[in-house]
Amino acid sequence: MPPRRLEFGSLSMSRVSVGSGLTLNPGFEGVFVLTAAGPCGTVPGIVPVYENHLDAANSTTFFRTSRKPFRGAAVVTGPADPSRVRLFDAHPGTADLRQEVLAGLAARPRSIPPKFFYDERGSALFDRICELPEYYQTRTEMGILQHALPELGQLLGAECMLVELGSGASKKVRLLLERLRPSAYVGVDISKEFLLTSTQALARDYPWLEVHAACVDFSAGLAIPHRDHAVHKVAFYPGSSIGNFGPDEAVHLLTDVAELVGDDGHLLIGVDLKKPVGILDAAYNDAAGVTAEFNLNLLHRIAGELDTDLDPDTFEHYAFYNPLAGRIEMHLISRLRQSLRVEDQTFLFGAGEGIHTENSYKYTVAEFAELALRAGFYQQQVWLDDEALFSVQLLQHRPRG
Ligand code: AVJ
Repeated sequence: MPPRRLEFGSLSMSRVSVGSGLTLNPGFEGVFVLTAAGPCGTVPGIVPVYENHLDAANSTTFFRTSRKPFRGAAVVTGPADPSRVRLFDAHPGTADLRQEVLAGLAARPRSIPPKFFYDERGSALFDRICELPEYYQTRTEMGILQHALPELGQLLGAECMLVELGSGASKKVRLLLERLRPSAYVGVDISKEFLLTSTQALARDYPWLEVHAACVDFSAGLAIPHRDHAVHKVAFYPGSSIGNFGPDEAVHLLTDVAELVGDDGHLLIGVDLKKPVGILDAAYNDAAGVTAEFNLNLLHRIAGELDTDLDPDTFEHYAFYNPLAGRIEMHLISRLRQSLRVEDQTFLFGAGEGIHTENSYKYTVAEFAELALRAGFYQQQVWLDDEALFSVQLLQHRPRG
């Protein structure tokens, strides 16, 4: 069927998935005529497209992001392509692990950043932590989110671009996607395999959604491609992972997020709250020992990926709440006096000497308000569970002036 020129504006639909059999010039802008419904439920009709994100052969989703004039027309038929995740890869990887482990072991106190927990096994262990009876955070946050959804829908509206920081196998974002119906989703994560698996699952399950994956270490800056300043951007940072950063670093990260979402953009963030020490200690010292495995997995990862004589079994998990700093601390403690070679460097450990592997800061609602404000974010709404264990906070970026 030859392309026909058609009137624009005859359909209110603003996005559409098209079949993989379609070939178009990457610069194409125009009107698409849908002649067949795909399995995703697109209807036959006329769809104006202002910006074409077709990249090379296999991107098949078009998304109206700017109000450029259109030209041309095309015929679109066939089903949506499920493997249509668009990947941006900054290649955070083993080079960073080597460098940061060597620097961290040489420092005093010794430390290795918690972002390195999440290789494939570490991510799977973390999923198991989330199911533990002592680990209240995941199910509590899920419950709060569920409860907050109607209000969130009203406050955020439809058609936003949703950027999830630390996107995992998360069920949480699905709640949001279904309720908010954003135009585009960007999953950001340091672990590429995990990121691709989760974003591909989203692309498969939500054919109406434009799905992007950005493999970056966002603790080092949020340099991900994002376009169109007119789109309302909502960052989603669940799980209280912000607690991994000290207050100053957290402000730094939130400032990057504020820049990403722009003026009046939002951040929906999960923040774990201060609470009786017993509850916290139990959550990081579970009876089944999964948290210990998770912590020790860092050493298994180092033993597997770097050139070293490290024996993970010579270390043990140690976690406690530090009330003065307002944080859980996790450490790996050497059971014996030993010398440890990593690459071409040697490190001496006395028995009982440790490596600090994680902080998990806990806040009051007021403390977090103050912290967010330093990054230009205002608490627009805060939801808690009945026991005030956890909070979900909607922050809005309001430029000061
Ligand atoms: C993913 C950082 C939120 O601090 O509770 C769980 C990681 N460490 N058990 C947390 C973790 C040990 C978790 N965060």
